[in-house]
Amino acid sequence: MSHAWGYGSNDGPEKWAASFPIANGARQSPIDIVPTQAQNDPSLKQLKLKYDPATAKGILNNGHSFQVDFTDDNNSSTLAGGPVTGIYRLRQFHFHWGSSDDKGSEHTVAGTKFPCELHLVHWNTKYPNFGEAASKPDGLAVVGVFLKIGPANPRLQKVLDALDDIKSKGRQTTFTNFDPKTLLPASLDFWTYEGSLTTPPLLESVTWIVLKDPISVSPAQMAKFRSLLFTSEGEAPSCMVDNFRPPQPLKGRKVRASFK
Ligand code: 1SD
Ligand code: ZN
Repeated sequence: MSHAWGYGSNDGPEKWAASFPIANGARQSPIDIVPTQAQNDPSLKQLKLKYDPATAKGILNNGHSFQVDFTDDNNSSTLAGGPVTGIYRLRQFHFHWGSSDDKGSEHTVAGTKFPCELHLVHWNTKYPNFGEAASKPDGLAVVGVFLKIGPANPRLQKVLDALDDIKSKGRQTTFTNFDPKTLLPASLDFWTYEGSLTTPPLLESVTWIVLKDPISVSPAQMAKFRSLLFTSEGEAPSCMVDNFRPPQPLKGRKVRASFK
C-alpha cells in the first residue's frame, strides 16, 4: 500500500498493516463491546465535559470524514473525570458512517452495528500540544457516541447544513458558535478501555469513552452524510461511505462500565 490510505478494497483496513504495523498491536480500536463481559468500576469518576461554543472554529472534509475543529490554545473546552487523570482539551469531532443504515459504526455492542458513530477527540494537557499527545499512551481521550435510526435530530442540523459547502476532499469553511454538548445523550453512562486511533497511524494513545445511550438520526439525515465525497474536485467522484474500521481483537483487555 502507498502512504495514501482509505476504505476501499485496495487501501482499506485489511491493507493498513503493511504501512502501519501497529495495526496488529496489543491495544487496537475499535472493539466489539460485550456488555455482559464489562465490569462496573465504582472507582470511575463522573465524566465532566465543559464546552464553550465560542471555541468552534471550522469544518473540513479531510478525505476520510469531515471534522469540526476547535481552538485548543486554552482550557475553554475540556474533558475531565471518568477514567482519566488531569485535563484533556477538545480538538475536533467527526463521524464514521455506512453506505446503508445497517452498518457504519466502528464500535459495536454485542455485535450490533449502528449506522453512525460520533467521535469527540481530546488531548492531555500534560503534553504541549495535540501532536505530541497523540503518540503517548495517555495522550488522547475520545468520546464515542452511537447514532441510531429514529426521529430527525434537530441538534445535528447545523452540522449537516454545512456539508454542502465541504462536499469534496480538502474543502473547509468557518463553523462557529456550536456547543458539542448538544450532540450528547441525556445520560453520560459509559464503557471505557485502552485503545488506539481507528485510522492510520493507528497510534495506541486513546482512552476510549463510549457512551451507552445512542442519539437519534433520521434516514434522511443519514443520506446527507453520504452526499459527501472522498475525492477532490476534478477527480472521478466517490461517495464518502463505509468510512469505518471493523472491530479489532481484544487481546486480553478489560472493558469497564461506569454503570451497573
Ligand atoms: O479518524 C480520526 C482521525 O481523523 C483523526 O481525528 C485522529 C486523531 O488524529 O483520530 C481518528 S479516531 O481514532 O478518532 N477515529
Ligand atoms: Zn473517529
